[in-house]
Amino acid sequence: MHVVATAGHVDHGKSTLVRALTGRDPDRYAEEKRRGLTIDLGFAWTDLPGAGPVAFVDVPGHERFVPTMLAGVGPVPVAVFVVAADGGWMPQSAEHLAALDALGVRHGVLVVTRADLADPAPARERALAELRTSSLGEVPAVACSAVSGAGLEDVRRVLAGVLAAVPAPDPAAPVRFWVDRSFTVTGAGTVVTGTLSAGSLAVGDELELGDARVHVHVRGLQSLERAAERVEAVARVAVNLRGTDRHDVGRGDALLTPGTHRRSDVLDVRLPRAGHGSEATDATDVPTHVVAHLGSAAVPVRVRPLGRDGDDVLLRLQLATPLPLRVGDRLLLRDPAQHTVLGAGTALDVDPPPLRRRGAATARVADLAGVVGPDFPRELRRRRLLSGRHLRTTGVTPTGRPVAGDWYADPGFWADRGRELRRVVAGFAAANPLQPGPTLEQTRRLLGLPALELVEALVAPPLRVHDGRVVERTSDLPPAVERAVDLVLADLRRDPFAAPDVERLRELRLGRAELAAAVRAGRLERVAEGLVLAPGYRDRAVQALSGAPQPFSVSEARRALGTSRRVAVPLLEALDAAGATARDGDDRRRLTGR
Ligand SMILES: Nc1nc2c(ncn2[C@@H]2O[C@H](COP(=O)(O)OP(=O)(O)OP(=O)(O)O)[C@@H](O)[C@H]2O)c(=O)[nH]1
Ligand SMILES: [Mg+2]
Repeated sequence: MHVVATAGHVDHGKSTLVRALTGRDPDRYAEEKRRGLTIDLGFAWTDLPGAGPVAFVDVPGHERFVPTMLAGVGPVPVAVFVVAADGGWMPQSAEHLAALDALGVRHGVLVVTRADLADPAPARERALAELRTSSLGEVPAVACSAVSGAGLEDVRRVLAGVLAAVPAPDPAAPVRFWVDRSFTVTGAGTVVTGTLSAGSLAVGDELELGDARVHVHVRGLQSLERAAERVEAVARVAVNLRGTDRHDVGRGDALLTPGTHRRSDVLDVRLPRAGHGSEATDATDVPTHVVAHLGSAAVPVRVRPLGRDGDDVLLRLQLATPLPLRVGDRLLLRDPAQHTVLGAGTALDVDPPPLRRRGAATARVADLAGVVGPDFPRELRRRRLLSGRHLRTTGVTPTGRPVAGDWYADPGFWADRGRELRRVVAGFAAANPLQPGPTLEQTRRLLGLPALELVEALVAPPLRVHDGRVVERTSDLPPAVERAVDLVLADLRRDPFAAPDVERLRELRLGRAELAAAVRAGRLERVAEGLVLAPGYRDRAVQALSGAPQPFSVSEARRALGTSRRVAVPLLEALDAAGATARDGDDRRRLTGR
């Protein structure tokens, strides 16, 4: 199924065209019929040969109802842009086009209506020239008369052609279903309708209802007036909700896949300085009070310019009420007083730090320079430690390995916490000589970490967790061996891959049995026969090798590790065996990311 929205100036024949195509009147209210004016969104559908079922969201053209128009087109990917042959290009033609452009609508058709009243050519040429400079680009144009019926078949054919090229959205994507109507059906309870733009809905689904993080259940679904067990985007859907009062849900609310969006009332966005049809905007030109439109929601916003980044301005938006957001969302910003669409602000950070100190805005611009959407590595560098769940609710997908559980850490930060842990434990031992070591919880607080599992993941030899405390590993090696191992470890701290050679081992009196005992005690790790390194050498090697060209040869690996072939060859074999590296060609390898 396809969903298409109308757009165009008041009285240019949008509703009449929808009625002619579907046989249904999108103007539902007596007042609309009496005044011949669309006041609210209208819905109608038909089967279009070559395209299947097509639902129309018919929008009002009157300047007073632009916010209603935006609620209708917000989640819709295709536009039927209407211009009357006898009316030509008008103010809301321009405003509706600026809105479609800001929303990034790329698929559409131009219909020149009322072609029985005037030559359609001038209106068509002007409109095509305007559309060409927008996100719609080159679109096919058709002239028609809803009165005589001339051209309607062309509209159907051309629209079907356009719809065939519209890519299908991901049915597995998280749902953010923007409600455009809610009402009560006797016997069924609350029903909400909207355009499902991605993902799918099924009877029995549990969803978050925007405002109060209330969970609701889908009791029934209808699409195109038929009951359905499951509906995939794109679709017009009526959702019957269990246990929800109709007054608790309405236009601008969203039903969400739980845990996939972050409700936020503050965010940082990137706004192109030269939006469609607007003069280049400077940071200071953006009005302080605008309205942000996202999906079917419209929220007053206070704007704080942060600064420029190339051709764009970066803005901090403070929303009057929170919205479910994800990084990458396009928020249409409109100045209602001037009837101007400023463009779309792309959400870069939906959980930004407060701007308290002087210079904080400038620092923020530096943080966000070049960021255009979800960017996991930068996010990690910026925040140092993040939970995967938090990331996913902001629309950022983590990659690579978590350091513990669902936690991702910036490598530099993580290494620093490891050093701090050793300092904390040593400091505790000095201050509390009679206690074995700090508790995990004490350590967590001292390290400023949010979870115990992070402390546990940081503990590495010679530290270990014993009885809920972080303690120095007590050695059961003979003192002479212990001292020799300490010397080896001291060498390895300076030069992590310079494994002691036969001569050095002999000098330290570390024979086969002594090495085996040290390995058993967890003080050293065995790489190959007679070859030992400090525990955790694999992770350190992977880290070092990430700086080598991929794939890399043995000598490139040797250089990256700063060691000799004697160590590099068995070390790479050990990494192969652990799955951290894999062969790539005859004598090259690459990191697997494991
Ligand atoms: N002669 C003629 N009249 C038309 C045609 N299409 C629409 N009309 C008339 O134009 C007037 C406006 O049509 P609507 O369909 O209500 O216009 P609209 O774009 O939906 O207007 P709003 O929803 O208020 O923005 C109505 O009186 C229609 O009957 C056409 O092709 N030929
Ligand atoms: Mg209308």
